[in-house]
Amino acid sequence: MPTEVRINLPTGELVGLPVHESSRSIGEMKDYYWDEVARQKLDPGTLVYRVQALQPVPEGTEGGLFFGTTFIEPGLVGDEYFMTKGHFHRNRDRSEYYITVAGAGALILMDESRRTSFELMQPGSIHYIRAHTAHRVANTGDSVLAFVACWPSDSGHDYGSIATKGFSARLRTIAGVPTLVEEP
Ligand code: PAN
Ligand code: ZN
Repeated sequence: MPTEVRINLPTGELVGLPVHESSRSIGEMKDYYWDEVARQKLDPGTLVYRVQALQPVPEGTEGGLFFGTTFIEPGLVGDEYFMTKGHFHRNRDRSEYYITVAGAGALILMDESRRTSFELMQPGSIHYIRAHTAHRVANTGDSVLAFVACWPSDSGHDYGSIATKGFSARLRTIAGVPTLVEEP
């Protein structure tokens, strides 16, 4: 049961059982970065991020909560930071909290009219992700970015609309500064 799971606060690592684990490699992120040629030059097995999640009730349960930690490796595809795929919640009216544990990054938010903004993430920063808002995190630092999240067990994940249309802007390093660049 989740009560047997502990969090290592300095790192965000969840220790104990049962913890659901998943990961994404560069090879699993075809067409997510603007520079697809640069992505193909990287080793497809390169880890981009992994997620540990506590799911004490079945996915889809109304009224429950999930909790998890995401660890994003430092790195670039061309001039675009390593990042999560990003998603809307399938139930669009579900919101979420992110709290940064370690590292430096940015939370990229896009509303349903495709207006995009970002919030800087640093240890201790609390981010409320409003309903109807797509969310993605980029690691802008040179160490692992870890953040914890809490979301409703019936929010679901809609990756399809991001996979096909993407976000309207991307976080790229320009002269060493994380800069939100609108898509052409
Ligand atoms: C997070 C994300 C996690 C990985 O737990 O699922 O950071 O990002 P992607 O799901 O976009 O690959 C969350 O937002 N849950 O709802
Ligand atoms: Zn989410």
